[in-house]
Amino acid sequence: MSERALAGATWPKGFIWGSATAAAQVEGAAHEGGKEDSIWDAFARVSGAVHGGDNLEIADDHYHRMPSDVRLMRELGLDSYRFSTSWARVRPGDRAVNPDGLDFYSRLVDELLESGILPWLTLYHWDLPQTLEETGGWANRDTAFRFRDYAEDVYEALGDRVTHWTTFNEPFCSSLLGYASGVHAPGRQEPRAAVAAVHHQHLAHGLAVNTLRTLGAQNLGITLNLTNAIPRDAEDPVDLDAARRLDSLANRIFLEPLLLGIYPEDTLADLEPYGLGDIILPGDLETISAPIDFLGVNHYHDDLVSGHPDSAVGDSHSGGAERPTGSPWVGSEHITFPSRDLPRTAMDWEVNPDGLRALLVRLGAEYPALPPLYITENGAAYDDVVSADGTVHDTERTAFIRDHLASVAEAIEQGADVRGYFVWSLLDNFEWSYGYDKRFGIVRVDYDTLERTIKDSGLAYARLIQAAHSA
Ligand code: PNW
Repeated sequence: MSERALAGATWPKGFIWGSATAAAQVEGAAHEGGKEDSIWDAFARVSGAVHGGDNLEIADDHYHRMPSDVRLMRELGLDSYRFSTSWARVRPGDRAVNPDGLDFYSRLVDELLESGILPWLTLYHWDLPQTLEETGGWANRDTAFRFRDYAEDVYEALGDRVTHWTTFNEPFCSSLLGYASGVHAPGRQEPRAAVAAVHHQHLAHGLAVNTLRTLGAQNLGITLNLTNAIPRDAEDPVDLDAARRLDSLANRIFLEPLLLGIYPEDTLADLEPYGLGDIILPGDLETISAPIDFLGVNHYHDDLVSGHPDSAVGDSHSGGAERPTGSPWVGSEHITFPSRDLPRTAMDWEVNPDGLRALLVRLGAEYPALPPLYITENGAAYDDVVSADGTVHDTERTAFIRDHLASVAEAIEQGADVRGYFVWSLLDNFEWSYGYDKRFGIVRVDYDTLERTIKDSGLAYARLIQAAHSA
């Protein structure tokens, strides 16, 4: 679809156009203003954990450049900015509240509101205080209660101005990549701990939803990264079983407790040897399934999957680290990811815009009581080239965003209740185990000067927003 055709698409009234970042990836000031180590600060010091030995000390220096970054958002015409608060900044070491930490987010929220931009706040985008990891991290049930207290502190400081609250970003990554494959912080490769982390993050979500609801919050949700698990051979029972297992561990293990208050039967059976059944206490699922007002969907790519050993294995979840890592697929470590003949991004993730449409439509069909959906992340990393005049003609990223938006428009036509879209990311930033090597921004960051330049994709996105607003 051309930009012009897409500009002519009609979007639901009030559709929210946004862009997203996360605290650890952009803020820097990792040990300033009272902030202490998060698990990512500590993990970045492990040899071979992060590509190139990159760390989070400076990142995009957003902590110091926040007002001018908000001006950039205004230039782009964003309706909303999705950001996260850093637990290790708000409650360093998970001890007392740090007024300087809260003050930073309070100033950010004020800048946004003065610019007419809706703050969309995520409480957990993977940066657990390192002190809590030292008492077991997410494998420890108590961490869920610590999260609830932290959520309450943030709400008390910002709840008068922030109307949209997301508890967790992608619990898949912060449990299975953090505790099973070890690709993400804290880098543990302990399947049982990973399964406990899944359940304890669910519990933390439910506890926070109940507390914030009592305090008066009205728009509460969670963001999941979801995929279409596509069997390589839909006639082959071995491939079908692999797809079922991937769907279980990437999608249903999160969707069903949150939306239906149950763990799927097959997930429980597959994870029985890893203790899932043992750690679910009476009342947990009721807490976890507290009603939410929206579901955030992050989608980057689908997964073609097989149950046969495959020489062309390319698991898109394997990260960019040099140190040896394991499999995130607890109890299903044998599944493989053959490649299809599709274009790929710099992450080696396949580009298949129709997958997003299929996912959105399927969610509505499979979960009749599904709350409204927001695409809270979608975007692509490419190896950008800077022209002599400093501009960035990132045609592939521009096309990626345009084609995925066309796919969202189609899903809406087919009945999906999608109410907003956030490009990942506003700025090039710290791409976890890939360090600064992978660039997702619609705005370029020069890591020597920290100067920002809107890329062509950012200009195109701004035009689309303008067209949608004036339609
Ligand atoms: C998401 N995987 O991460 C995160 O929410 C962002 O912080 C991140 O920068 C963005 O997507 C791009 O990676 C993911 O292995 C990281 O499947 C890894 C995976 C998925 C999402």
